[in-house]
Formats: sequence, structure tokens, C-alpha cells
Amino acid sequence: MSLKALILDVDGTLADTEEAHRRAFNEAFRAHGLDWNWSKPQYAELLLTTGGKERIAAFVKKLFLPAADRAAVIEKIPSLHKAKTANYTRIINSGEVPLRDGVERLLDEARDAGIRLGIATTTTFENIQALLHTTLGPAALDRFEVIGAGDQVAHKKPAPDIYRHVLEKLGLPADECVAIEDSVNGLGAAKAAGLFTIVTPSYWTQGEDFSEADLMLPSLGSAARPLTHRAAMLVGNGVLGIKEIEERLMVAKKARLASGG
Ligand code: XBP
Ligand code: MG
Repeated sequence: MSLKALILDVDGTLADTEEAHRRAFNEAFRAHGLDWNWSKPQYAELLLTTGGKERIAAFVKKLFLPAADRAAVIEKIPSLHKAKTANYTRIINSGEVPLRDGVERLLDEARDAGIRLGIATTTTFENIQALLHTTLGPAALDRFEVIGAGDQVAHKKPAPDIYRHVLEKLGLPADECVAIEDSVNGLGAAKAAGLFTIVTPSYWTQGEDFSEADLMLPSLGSAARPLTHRAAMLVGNGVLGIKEIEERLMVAKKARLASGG
């Protein structure tokens, strides 16, 4: 088998979490006496900046503020983000955000097939822990050999740093691994790290440019909600499993060798 590991993104890929993030940000702003309230259209724009702290900084940069006020607000960002993370983990721990279709099935299939698992995300370890514990139970994190998260790297997605970090920790070459992502930033990061990349766009990233993706599907598919039409034809099945990923990786590898790549 040429497939040795799957490296999965978190927000938007494992679960559609960004509405919970948006609510958590707005709660933190209110609690800090700030009259900021990120609407859904505004948040969709802001999402193009990865990393919660970086996202707040990008928002502040566009505000018309006297220099002294700007400096004071920028100084507040770490504590704002800490409060936001507490809000987010509370929302996630409530159980209101489920895993996306087919995620648990694919993780189980990978485990049963001896395919190693990694995470490569911009969010914090705290947020990953909350999502995985709530959806898959207290042993969920043990499924993942490597968890690459947030500030572990200097440059967040679309920089390849987090994927390179996870590949290095796995001790695997990029061409024996497959990335699963939901956004153009995540796709850019995974492709820049040399990975075959499958994209399952989320509610927030539909319409982004996924022309670089090696495979794009509406979801991973599940027995309850199987893939249909073009997606089912592309995969040759109602669900994307390890077998189908392995086949696609082999075809890509052969095509690369044939082109002298
Ligand atoms: C998506 C992100 C994160 C979240 C917010 O991460 O860009 O910043 O939007 O989480 P992923 P933080 O790479 O998993 O798609 O506030 O913890 O950054
Ligand atoms: Mg994502």
C-alpha cells in the first residue's frame, strides 16, 4: 500500500466549527466591552486570515482608530483570544457541533487498515481536544500519532509549515500521505508541502478556488448520506474510504512518474 498516513485539517473538515468560533469571538468582544459583532458575511471574509489572533489583528488593522487606541486594542488581543477559546470550548463541550459525514467512519477504517493519522490545523490544541473528546470520547486524541496545531509553527496556513511539521514528526515523505482539507488556505498549505489533497468544502468555504485540489467532494460520504451523482462517479462508491484514497494516490503517483515528475 503506498498510502501510509492521512493528515486531517480540523475546522471545517472534521466538523463545521466556524459558526461556533464566530459566536465565541463575539461573546469575547462583548465581555471585553468592545462593540464589535462579526456578522456571518463579515466572518466569511475574516476567515481568509487563518489563526484567531491573526484574524482579530487583521480586523483591527481596518478600523479607524487613533494610534493610542489602536495600540491598546492590539495589546488586548492575547487575552481576547484566550477568552474566545474558553467560549469556544464551552460551546463545543455542549455537544452541539457533530463531526461531518463520514469522518468517524474514515478514522475507523484508517485504524483498521493500519494507516497512521495526523492532524494539521491552525486552531489551538485546546480546541482540538474539546472537539475530539466531545465527539469521539476521552481516548479520541490517541487515534492521532501527531497533532500539529496553531502556534507550533511560525507561519500558519496557507504556508506549508504545519504540514511539513507533521510529516517530519511522522517521518514520512509527502507522497505516501494524503491531506484532507476544507478551505483554499488549507489546500494551499497541503499542496505547498507536496501532498495529494482531498477537499470537502464547508458551509463557509464553498465557492473558494479549489482548482488545485486532487479530489473535491461535498463530503466523505456515509451510509446515511452517501455521495451521489458526480461525486459518487468520481469515487466509484457512495463513500470515500481507504481503498478509494489508495487507488487515487496510486494513479497520481503513476502519472507523476510517467511525466518524469
Ligand atoms: C481554521 C482557522 C482557525 C479557526 C479559529 O483552522 O483558521 O483559526 O478559525 O481557531 P483549520 P483559533 O486549519 O483547522 O481549518 O481561534 O483557535 O485560531
Ligand atoms: Mg479548515
